[in-house]
Amino acid sequence: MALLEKQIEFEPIALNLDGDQFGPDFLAINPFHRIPVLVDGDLTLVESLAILDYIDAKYPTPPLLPTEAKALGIVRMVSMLTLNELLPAMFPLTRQMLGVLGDIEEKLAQSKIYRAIEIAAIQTMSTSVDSRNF
Ligand SMILES: N[C@@H](CCC(=O)N[C@@H](CS)C(=O)NCC(=O)O)C(=O)O
Repeated sequence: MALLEKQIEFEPIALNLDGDQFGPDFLAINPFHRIPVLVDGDLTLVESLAILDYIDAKYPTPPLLPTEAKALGIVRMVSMLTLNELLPAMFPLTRQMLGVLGDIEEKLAQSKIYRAIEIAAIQTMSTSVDSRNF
């Protein structure tokens, strides 16, 4: 999205997350078996926030981040809550969709905890950015 926003040409490589990420070729690039990954010449970056920072520093126009203090704080909060709270909360659902099933009782208990975390994260974001819907 950042590259599209900045109109930078790139070569997207599609990956099926039902197993491609555990293949030796991809594990050599990211041993943590997660997307996104950015390869730019001899530089390989993992972690979406690091990738966004790199793209924004290398191609500053248009900027991805606001400079005003409150706006910057909110953007950072929303992006970190999304990565640290919402994304892990979706893991049980993703695993279920991919057919990687575990003990059903354990999954139910886990999903209740994750739902509470998701609600708390969304409420935190909503109260700070009251003009936006999440
Ligand atoms: N902290 C990482 C999280 C990346 C992440 O969880 N990616 C998921 C897809 S949204 C993934 O690749 N899952 C595959 C797996 O864990 O095997 C980031 O911000 O880049």
